[in-house]
Amino acid sequence: MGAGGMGSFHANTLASLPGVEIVIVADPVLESAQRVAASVGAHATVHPDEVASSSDLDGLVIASPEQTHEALILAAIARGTRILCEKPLAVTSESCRRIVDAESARGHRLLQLGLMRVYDPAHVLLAAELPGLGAVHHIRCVHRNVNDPRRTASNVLNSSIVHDIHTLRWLAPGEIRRVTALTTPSQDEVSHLLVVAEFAGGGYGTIEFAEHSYAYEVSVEVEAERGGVMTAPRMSSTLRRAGHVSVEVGTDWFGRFAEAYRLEVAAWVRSMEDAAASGPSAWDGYVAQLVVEAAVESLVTGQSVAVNAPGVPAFFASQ
Ligand code: ISE
Repeated sequence: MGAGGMGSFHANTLASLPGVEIVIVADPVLESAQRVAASVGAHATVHPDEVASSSDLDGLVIASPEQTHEALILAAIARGTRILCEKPLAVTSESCRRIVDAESARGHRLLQLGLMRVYDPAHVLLAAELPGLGAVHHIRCVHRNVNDPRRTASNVLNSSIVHDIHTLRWLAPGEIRRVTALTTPSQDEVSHLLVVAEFAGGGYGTIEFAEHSYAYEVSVEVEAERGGVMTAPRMSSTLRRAGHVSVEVGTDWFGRFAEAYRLEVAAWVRSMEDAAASGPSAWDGYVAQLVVEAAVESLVTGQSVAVNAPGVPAFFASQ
């Protein structure tokens, strides 16, 4: 569902996994749907809504623009179809809440959300060190992105920084309870955006986001009671040439997170054997959106803003 960059990347990964048959690729642009469908031996359609409502599918991958997510997810939930949905879950917290409620009403988790940092080997190795380091004091997420043209603060928070928000929620002691956000040069054309988050269990996190065009880099660094830990840089030779010593960092997320995407999709396929979906949930998407909206409010008011996330319902805590 959605035959853009992410949709075609996921389609190719799925096609390489044993036991997976891609039946149909949907995109409102026929040529895009046909191109991806042809590469994986599937049919093409320009009617994503009909595909989402189909009862013949075991699973549905949603990689369409975020404004379309809610309707597609609700249609698939109504059919009991397993879903892998790209982040963000939806574009408002109300919309996210409707998804959470619809999934809860079905009685078991159907949706895995594409907050895929949790599958990235560098992030996973960092997380594994935390229990030995004592209380977490500061988690620093640095996200150097490559998007042109410049986007609004709300869009950057909703579709890029949502990943770092999930990283903080995953690694932090307790939920994010308050955020302060700053941006430059303006909220309409973000170049840099800083979020300071306070955790309910103590300590704080920072997200430093930059919209550059020279490279794509994502890293996490944790300072804790008995030491610290940082994600390993991407594997690259150190090159000495023409007066420079350099390493390659890459220019997009497909390269930096290729392995994470493969592990994410493989986990989703494996989870079809289980009674319920696993991995990042609709609840995670909902709470991340509440944090996004608090950060937008902070930018508008110039104040720090409380995040009033409800406690995780038993339905999501237990699955
Ligand atoms: C992009 O859509 C992604 O998902 C990347 O992981 C993220 O780093 C980037 O900022 C987004 O635009």
